[in-house]
Amino acid sequence: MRKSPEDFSRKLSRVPVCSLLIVVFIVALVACSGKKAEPPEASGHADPEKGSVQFNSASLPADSGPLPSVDASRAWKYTKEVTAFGARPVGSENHKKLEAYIHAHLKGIDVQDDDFVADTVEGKFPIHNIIAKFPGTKDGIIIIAGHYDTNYPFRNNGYVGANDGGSSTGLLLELAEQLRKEKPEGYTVWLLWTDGEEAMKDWTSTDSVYGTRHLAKAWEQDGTLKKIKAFIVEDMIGDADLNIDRDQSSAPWLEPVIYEAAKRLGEQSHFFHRELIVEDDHTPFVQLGVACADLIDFDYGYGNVFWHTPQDTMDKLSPRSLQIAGNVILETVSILNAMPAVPPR
Ligand code: 1BN
Ligand code: ZN
Repeated sequence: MRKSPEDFSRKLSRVPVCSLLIVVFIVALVACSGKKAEPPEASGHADPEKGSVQFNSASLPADSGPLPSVDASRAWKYTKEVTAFGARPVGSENHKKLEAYIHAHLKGIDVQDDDFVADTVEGKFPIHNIIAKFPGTKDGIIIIAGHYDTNYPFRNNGYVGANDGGSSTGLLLELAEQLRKEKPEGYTVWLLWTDGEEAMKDWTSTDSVYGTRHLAKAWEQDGTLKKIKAFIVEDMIGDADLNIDRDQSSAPWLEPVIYEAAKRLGEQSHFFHRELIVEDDHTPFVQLGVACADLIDFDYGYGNVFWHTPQDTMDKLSPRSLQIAGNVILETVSILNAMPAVPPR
């Protein structure tokens, strides 16, 4: 029997922040269900607990127009160049070089810098979120976000974060090229390179996601938040063995839209075999009621062994994975644009 997301969430409390407990959590989740979690259920019914609406593919707009085709080799080149900077913790020279590299690739695009100083457990550090804006024709904004910083505690151990930080940055740069070429026909799209996603010491709600916590607050105050139709995070999507997890804190209506986009591209086998609750750059927006999705492959090497280790290097990644993630994100944007209305969270 299939299990609904509610069945899982009744059994499970919020995942602890350390990775070991997360692994335990995932194992427990699979054990509870007696089998691997299924892709989003097609129901088309109102969800009484969350007050939201779930979609089956029949209730989504028909497939129309050409499918996106992200340039895998260019996304790969960007990821390789970003990774070649080495460790890129906040406040470092490499971080500054990467900021300049991102800006150089966004010439001619409307770019907004969100700069501030974060008071962290390791002292005060400059944080620089970078936002590239692609105006659309419809009222509302879709945000696609990924982080470019690497972990401060790993600043001197040879860590380069090819997948964790590198792939997200490289894919966003390729998405910028796609959007530069083909202007959004629906909602405005903002690409967001987030900073200070990683913990300065140990991941807690106050030692993580410095950049998006700042933006969520600022956009709540200036009214931007109300215009956001979807906030999609991509993280660790370069893994050659791509398995994007289904994050239970993401909006229950948005993940089926993403799954439908993956199906239209014939890439659904890479999506949502496993469910977990993950804290990431979307969390501050989830907390403020924005419809979010975190596209993360949190199974990087058997048992996630390469995550946050010096083994997170380019040889574990594949251009195809970047392409799959990029195409699915762009097709998701197309489906959202064709929907008569996007539900609130
Ligand atoms: C993802 C990549 N994250 C950090 N680097 C977020 C995260 C933190 C995911 C703790 C799981 C546990
Ligand atoms: Zn990380």
